[in-house]
Amino acid sequence: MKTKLALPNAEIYFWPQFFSPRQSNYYLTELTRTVAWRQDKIRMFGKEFLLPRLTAWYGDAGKSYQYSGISMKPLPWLPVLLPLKEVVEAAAGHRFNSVLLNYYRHGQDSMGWHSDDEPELGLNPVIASVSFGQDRRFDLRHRQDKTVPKQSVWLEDGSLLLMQGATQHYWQHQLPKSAKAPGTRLNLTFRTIK
Ligand SMILES: O=C(O)CCC(=O)C(=O)O
Ligand SMILES: [Mn+2]
Repeated sequence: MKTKLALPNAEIYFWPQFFSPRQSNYYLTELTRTVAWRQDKIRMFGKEFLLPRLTAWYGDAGKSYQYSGISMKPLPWLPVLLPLKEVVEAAAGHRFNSVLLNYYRHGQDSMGWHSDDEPELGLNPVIASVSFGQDRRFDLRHRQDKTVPKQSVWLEDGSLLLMQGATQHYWQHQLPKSAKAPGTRLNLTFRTIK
């Protein structure tokens, strides 16, 4: 069952059990094992930091994106990713040409506040976010209007979250560290690079 989150200036849909536990378990195992996970370094305030998660990026050839000043080329689609992409496209009513994968090894892995607003995603990007493994809290905050309360969604195993329309202009999101969510989690965000 899909629900629309009641947030101003946002178009966000959530399917808590988009994948069955059996499918989710299969994808968690397969993706953990077969994806070319890497831990990138970023430069901030003149210092290098390891990102607090592992990442990988797959997509159609020629669809590069800029990341902390480096141009990244996607790896060619793994067979296990293609049926996933298809079912997510059917639900979203939108075609994707790349996927960013995040591997949160434990509760101390995280992602800070940001919007998915890189120029190569275009004006009103459709972003489909799939989660497998440990349930984690996903926070949303309004970028301009500080009177709008912060919102949280539990991204549980097998869930699909769809962000579209003006969402990225008005909202930021984060995946905070959590001592209460120690297990591993994979997140896939399907995207369309222009
Ligand atoms: O892990 C998540 O649920 C968030 C991932 C995310 O925001 C991103 O990859 O841009
Ligand atoms: Mn994001």
